[in-house]
Amino acid sequence: MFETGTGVGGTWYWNRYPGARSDSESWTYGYSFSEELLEEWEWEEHFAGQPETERYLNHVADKFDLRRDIQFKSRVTAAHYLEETRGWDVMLEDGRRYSTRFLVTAIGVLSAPTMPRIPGVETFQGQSCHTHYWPKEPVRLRDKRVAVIGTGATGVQTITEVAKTVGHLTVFQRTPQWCAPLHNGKISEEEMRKIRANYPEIFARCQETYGCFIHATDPRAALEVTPEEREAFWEKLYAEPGFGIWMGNFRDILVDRTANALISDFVAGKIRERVKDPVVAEKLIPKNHGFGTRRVPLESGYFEVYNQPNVKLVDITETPIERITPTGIKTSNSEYEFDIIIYATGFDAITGSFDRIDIRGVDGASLKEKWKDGPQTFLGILVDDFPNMLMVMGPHAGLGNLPRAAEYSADWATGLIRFARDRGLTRIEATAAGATAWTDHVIASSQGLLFAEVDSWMTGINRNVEGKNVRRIMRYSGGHPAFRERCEAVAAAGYRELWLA
Ligand code: NA7
Repeated sequence: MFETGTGVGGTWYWNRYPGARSDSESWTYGYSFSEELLEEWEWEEHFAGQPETERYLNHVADKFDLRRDIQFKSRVTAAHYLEETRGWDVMLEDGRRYSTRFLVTAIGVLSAPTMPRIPGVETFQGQSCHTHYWPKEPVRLRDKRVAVIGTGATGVQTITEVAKTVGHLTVFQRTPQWCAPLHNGKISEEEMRKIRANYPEIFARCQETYGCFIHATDPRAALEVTPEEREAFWEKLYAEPGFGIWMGNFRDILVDRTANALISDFVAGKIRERVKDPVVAEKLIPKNHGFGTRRVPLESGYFEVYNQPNVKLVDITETPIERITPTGIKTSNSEYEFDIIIYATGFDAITGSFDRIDIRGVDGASLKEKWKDGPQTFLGILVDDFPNMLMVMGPHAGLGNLPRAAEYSADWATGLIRFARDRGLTRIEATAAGATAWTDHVIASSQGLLFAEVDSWMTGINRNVEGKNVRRIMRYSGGHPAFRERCEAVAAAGYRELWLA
């Protein structure tokens, strides 16, 4: 295993910015494969902060003695398939080279951070950093003049936390978000005891739902019920912890424009109630996309931050940022001075982590080139012309509660490698027809879903990256149960849909 960081944890190793926290229930977020692990681990909070999740992942690495197989500080820069050996030549940044029969990529969905393309970024004389690269050493925020650029899930968490200590905070917002309350809380001993006793049911429920969360879609349509019932249901969801308002809502809010407009109005009403200045409230209400059509950031007092006298919201659609200066940020109508600039500007999502490795398959074909107009995969795990490469959480896999999905993806890939090894097969490849059929199915499964009409990292948009300005279907939207069913069928039929040799 090659790992760029100096420790385990991936997302939870890197993203140590203030307020970094999981929006999945912690007790659905751990590994399910070891009863002993489930038995001994005590989650402290219903939604674990970065330190707790990082501690958990270190515990897992220690418990299963994983570190002896991991080479830290090892960035893979290239991986080339060689037909002569039916293996991969893996090259590292420091010049080391390794060869392997199978190449498993577990390089993350959101692991290639991107800085904004704003002139002058490198000229700023104060402290600045992308949230992904937040330093391990404490950053002194008290009494500082701080800027945050970006208001995605990361920006929302960062803003809420830093607003507690900074001297003055200025938020530069391009697109407001439909945030909803997280309602986090400590887990009591009694609750943890119940959780432990219920792990089989909890994981079984996650298997049944669309996104592997404990929240299952309500079978009713929004307009099937009376306005009073609808309102009461939404009040209930808004008051409950986690993604219920997104994943456990009426079945049609993410497909039907009228239903979506109604839930959007409901959440807009909440923003208006929570933000005192009506002008600021309007700026915080999304106008160009409906509720849930982008990843819903869960928050813990985000909107109230804008009631603080030391917090200013700058809508950069009105007054665009012209440049970063040595002392701060210049917009079209003002010049701001800062001690610290925080870039919460997101990631080159899903394919970005692949694009930055020179991955070459049969006859030197480049993966980046192959995916130029959008990924093509078989089950999000295999790619034709790239034999013996298996992707854990590659493009076209389902997203959602990631550990649940990643565990399945890892198991399926392991099953296939075992199958090959047991039969002396040395070459596994998706067929071109298989990859085309899966890619077509992935695209078809997103038809009619409102998210597909909106710019976001989930539709492959990142204006800070060359060529990532056209919407593409990057993930499977048919839901995890359907995904697993398809994967199971392929395995049960002896992987005959693959090209095995
Ligand atoms: P996101 O959700 O992609 O958010 C990035 C934010 O940064 C978003 O508000 C962007 O505005 C903004 N952005 C990006 N580039 C610029 C420039 N050049 N100028 C101004 N603002 C900019 O990333 P996150 O890290 O918050 O979240 C990613 C996922 O990680 C999240 O969904 C969780 O699943 C975990 P835009 O909306 O594009 O107008």
